[in-house]
Amino acid sequence: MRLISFLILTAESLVRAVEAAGDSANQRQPIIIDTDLFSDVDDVGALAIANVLHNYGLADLRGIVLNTPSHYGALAASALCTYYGNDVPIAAFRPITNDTFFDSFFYLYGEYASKLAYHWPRTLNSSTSTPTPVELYRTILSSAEDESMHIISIGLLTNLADLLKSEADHISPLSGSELATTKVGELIIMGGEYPSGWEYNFGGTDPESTAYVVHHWPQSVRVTYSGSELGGNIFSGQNLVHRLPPDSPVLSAYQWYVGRGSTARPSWDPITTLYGILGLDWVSKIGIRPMLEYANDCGYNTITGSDGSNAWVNDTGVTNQHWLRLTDGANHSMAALLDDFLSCDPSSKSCFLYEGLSENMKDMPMFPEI
Ligand SMILES: [Ca+2]
Repeated sequence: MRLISFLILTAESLVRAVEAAGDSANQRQPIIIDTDLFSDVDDVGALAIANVLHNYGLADLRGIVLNTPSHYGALAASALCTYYGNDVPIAAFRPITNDTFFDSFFYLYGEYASKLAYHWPRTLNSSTSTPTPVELYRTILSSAEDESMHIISIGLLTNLADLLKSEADHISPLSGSELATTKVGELIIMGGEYPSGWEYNFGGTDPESTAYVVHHWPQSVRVTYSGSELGGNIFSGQNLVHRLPPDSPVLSAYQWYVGRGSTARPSWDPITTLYGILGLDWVSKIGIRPMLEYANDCGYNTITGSDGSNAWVNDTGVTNQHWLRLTDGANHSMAALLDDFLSCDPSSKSCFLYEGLSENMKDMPMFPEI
């Protein structure tokens, strides 16, 4: 409880304001986020963290592609980015629909995407005016530095399969597979269960695309998986009502989705996005020991059934694929850290840095030895 009580202090009391860590362009991790922003609100948490770390100078949010067809998804993504002061290229999935989320499974969770789209300013006027996801992927990748891009997939894998299948065109003389090989440093996927199981992103809607990506992703490019068992046990957003202003789209989306007076939600996509930006080098980037680690040394993921089930294959010849797990005892501290990021002021340019932490915090086990 002592650790928790420290970590739920406001961001301002944890750190002193320092210059953004992004003075050096080398520290900004370029990312593309592939999201099913529409139903579960943890995509909102993921986009919030991506925008916060973009503003801190740790991430370079180059683009957002939607893998669900409702036009509200792209508009809601634009509203979130606009709230954080960022005009991020966005691609709507095609064909575009007017769908709104209805929870016909639990009859519990509420719709938020259309509300974000219509009640907050946004730079994107219309989903129909955006490029397609493959066009935006190809445009961003073709201009990226070699092996620099991190693709963070927090939804269905339809767009990534379409990217891999894309041929040379007016955007790039390279095929989609060649662009991935040349430009992508790491693919980070929230999907599957590890070491084996079934999870919705992999099998819920488009298991064929999942199998294509898992089995055809260029073998030379790193892949890291974030399974359902990781984020499903970490509840973030618990106290947002006490830490965010009433007009925050992040607070509002969590309130609308979770409902019944609660804003706590599993953290599948926020954790995946945090890793996709920071990797495991947290000490130099945010001043604390990483709360994530690789669960395996070698092997690769495989899709074992037409329903999108997956299983890890042990193979000492493959060392660039991993799945993530928490470090020992990091469950509550991870939730508190995510809440700190979710609660950041949208205009904040300061960063958590080790030097700024209080003397008491330095004694906590998550912080490095001095
Ligand atoms: Ca998602």
